[in-house]
Amino acid sequence: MSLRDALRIRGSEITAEAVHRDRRRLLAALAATPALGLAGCADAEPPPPSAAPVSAAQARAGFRTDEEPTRYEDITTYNNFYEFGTGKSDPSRAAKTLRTSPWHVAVGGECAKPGRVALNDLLRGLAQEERIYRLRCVEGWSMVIPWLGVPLAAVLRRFEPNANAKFVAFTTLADREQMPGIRFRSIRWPYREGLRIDEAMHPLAFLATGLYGKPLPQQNGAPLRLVVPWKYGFKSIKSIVAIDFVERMPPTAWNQLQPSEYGFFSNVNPEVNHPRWSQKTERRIAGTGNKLIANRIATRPFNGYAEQVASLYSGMDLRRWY
Ligand SMILES: Nc1nc2c(c(=O)[nH]1)N[C@H]1C(S)=C(S)[C@@H](COP(=O)(O)O)O[C@H]1N2
Ligand SMILES: [Mo]
Repeated sequence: MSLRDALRIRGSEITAEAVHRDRRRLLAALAATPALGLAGCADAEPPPPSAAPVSAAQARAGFRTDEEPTRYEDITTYNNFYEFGTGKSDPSRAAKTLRTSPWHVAVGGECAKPGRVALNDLLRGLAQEERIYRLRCVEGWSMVIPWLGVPLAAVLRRFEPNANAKFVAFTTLADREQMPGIRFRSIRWPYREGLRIDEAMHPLAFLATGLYGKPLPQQNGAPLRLVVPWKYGFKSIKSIVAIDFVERMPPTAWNQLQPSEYGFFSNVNPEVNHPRWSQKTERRIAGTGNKLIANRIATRPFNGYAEQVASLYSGMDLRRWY
């Protein structure tokens, strides 16, 4: 696939997927058949996220929102994960081949305790939290997703970054055998992302291992993916195999592909349009019933997390540093 194709797909509009409805009906029928033992199947509709009301403290921190969560089915069938294809429904079909266990993460660079660690060790002793975050894709659609996971800072601190660690770089697995999209040169594989160290240490920056109280499905970036809710969705890199503390701003996948359209910081900003479309509004994929429902709503600065994160960028020209 050419660069031009990749960019055209990037700008494509949401298409309703009739396939969902039939698949959902089939799954419901299968789930009602106990003999098939589908309990625990990653595709069955899970219980809703904890119904506990959002406390004032959680709302202030931005850890939860009382906006209607996007349905599990939409979160897990409408995806961007180019390693498995560029269509929205490709990852949910193709990512089943991704082996998520055993899984190791190599952590290195400017830190006192580098090492390649098994996922269990990376997370050992850290309490799982639920975060209900908005996710705003640069293409103009958004979701509300109840993640499970741990604060990124808690994981990073284990490796004792030193004073030269000005940025954190993340890398996704790139395995031709498991990832059919890798043979297309849409992105310069492996997919990479990065954060400034203070962004990475912010309490909202999160490493997700699950959603809706269940393990993360492959298409959503299992077994470990970054979630940075105040930035465009492409910063939230999936299926992470390496984390590096570095002194210089690291290369990132979409910035490398088209620097005039995708910056390093990529904070959600309705005042700065994408060169090819407006970022003033977004289609919020949420709602009940059995089809993908998208309401057009206003996009907010920092995706609604300005109160929590705007101070990270004081003194920066946010138009220039989109
Ligand atoms: N490795 C990798 N990570 C990725 C992507 C990708 O193609 N490959 N797509 C990004 C984009 S553009 C978005 S909007 C989000 C989508 O996450 P979701 O499919 O879980 O909603 O993942 C991001 N992380
Ligand atoms: Mo995206």
